Amino acid sequence: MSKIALITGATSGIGEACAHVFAQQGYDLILLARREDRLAKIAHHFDAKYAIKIRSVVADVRDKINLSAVLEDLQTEWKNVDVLINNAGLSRGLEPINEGNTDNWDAMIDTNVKGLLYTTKIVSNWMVKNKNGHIVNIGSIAGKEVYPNGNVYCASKHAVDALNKAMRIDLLPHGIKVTGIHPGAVETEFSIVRFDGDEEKAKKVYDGFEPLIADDIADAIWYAVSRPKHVNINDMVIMPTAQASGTMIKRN
Ligand code: NDP
Ligand code: 8X3
Repeated sequence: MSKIALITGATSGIGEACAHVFAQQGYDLILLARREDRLAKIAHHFDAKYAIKIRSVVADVRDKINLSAVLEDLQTEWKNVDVLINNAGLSRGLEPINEGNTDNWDAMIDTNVKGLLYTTKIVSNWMVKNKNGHIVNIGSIAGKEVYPNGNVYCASKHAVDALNKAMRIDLLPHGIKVTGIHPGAVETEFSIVRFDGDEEKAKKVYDGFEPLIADDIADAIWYAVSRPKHVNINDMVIMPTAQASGTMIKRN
């Protein structure tokens, strides 16, 4: 029987790149995100390219009632999830704390922290039952340090860092692996979302240096997941060579 990976935020960037890597490795996939059209396109493309099974789950990780309903509604064999990649996340805005938009704060905390928790609660229970599983939490350099105007996004990713450690402790009796992946600047749709669709402003984030690409992170995740059973990668911080910290970037 093939192994199963459940990837949240699979319609773009790091999540979509992970879907490709795990499909190449023969995993059956549960792909979860909000944009139904994108999920359908990806599933169609994968059907033609890989000999694997796919379940698309249209869901918002913030909506715990619907999330639980759609996941628990999966057929029993799909609940044998070997790898959960808690990737769905976003940043909204980049303003000093006194000027912050509280709707943006809600979106970041509800998605990056509470959405990750809701997903983990459901899937870790399946893993506990199966006495098997590996949870990969996508944090950020923003979860290791704080940078100007990053306030709530940084706080949400610091929470992911803490939860990553907490999950490892709580799930230890069940033999479930837990890994945190903390990237620096990766060029995806992340900055377009952060700047509310302003593509020009988003592009400027990556001006004059070579950022990471989503495949670099998917590659690191695959490294962590493909270690022998007795080895767990606790934490990986992955940066572009041109980036030394959240804000120190060597630009041409
Ligand atoms: P993208 O914007 O390209 O992808 C984000 C993905 O998350 C999309 O598939 C989106 O799908 C999904 N998503 C967002 N909100 C929700 C939600 N409420 N419910 C379900 N899915 C959701 O960004 P990245 O690939 O860069 O980001 C992936 C993760 O990596 C995030 O957690 C981000 O914080 C983290 N990260 C990114 C870095 C970067 O520089 N790019 C660096 C460090 C960490 P849809 O809109 O269809 O729901
Ligand atoms: C995304 C990277 O530096 O914009 O988490 O916070 S950064």
